[in-house]
Amino acid sequence: MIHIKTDEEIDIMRRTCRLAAEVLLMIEPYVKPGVTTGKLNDICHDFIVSRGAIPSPLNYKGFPKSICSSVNEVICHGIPCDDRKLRNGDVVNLDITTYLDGYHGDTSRMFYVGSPRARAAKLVETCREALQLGIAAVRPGGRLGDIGAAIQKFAEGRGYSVVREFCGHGIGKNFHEEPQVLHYGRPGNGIELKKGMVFTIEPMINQGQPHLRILPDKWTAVTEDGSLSAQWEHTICVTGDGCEVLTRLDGKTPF
Ligand code: EYF
Ligand code: CO
Ligand code: CO
Repeated sequence: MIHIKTDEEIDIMRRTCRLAAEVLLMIEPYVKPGVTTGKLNDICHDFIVSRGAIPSPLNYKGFPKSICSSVNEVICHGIPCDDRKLRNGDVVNLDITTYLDGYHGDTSRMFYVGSPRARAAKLVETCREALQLGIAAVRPGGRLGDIGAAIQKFAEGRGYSVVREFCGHGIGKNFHEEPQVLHYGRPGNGIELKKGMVFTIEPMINQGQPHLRILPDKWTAVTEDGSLSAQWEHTICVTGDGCEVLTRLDGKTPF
């Protein structure tokens, strides 16, 4: 069942989503060559807790860390660690979910470590634009398939592939709720979007084939062919005439 949020619930979700977005803004200057993803995890954890919130991923289904950090060929759910320092030219997704006043807010973005290679930057910017096109398709009376179709058409038109195994999701009192928001599909297909629905859109786009494998740690999803992958994510609320991006800090973030 899809839970339609009341105005009061959406007000709380604005706060937890704003906090998640602020974490991404706060961490940006730390994403430099030489830092470990373990260190980035610890800085984000401390910031979230200092605001009276809880990092949702920590212990979620057994996940061991407070954020997900996905470097280069890692598609999603990378586990922050201290074994490897980020290097110039790496691209990394940091995925932040906060639990504040009983509600979750979920957002992620790509960072360039030092100077990106042109091919990596093209992938990252295509994924960012794909998310914006998905968001532009959200309106009451529209269909879930409109979102996936917009993302798929744009990404595949640029020669990239869309990961099928993971999707966006409803969010609220639970980290993951109905509906599943696919990042591929056909316009007009799927359930009708209604005012008060809140869900994430979080496309994962690969340079090569869409296929993935899971590392022996049982969490980390990587591209099967070793090609680069990118992901951006927002939490969205359907409004009376379109949508509100709850995790967008107007003017302060690149997406
Ligand atoms: C059991 C996890 C469970 N799952 C989803 C658990 O929506 C997310 N990001 O936008 C999201 C984040 C996390 C997450 C962090 C931990 N998990 C991961 C992988 C497999 C799995 O199956
Ligand atoms: Co996320
Ligand atoms: Co999510």
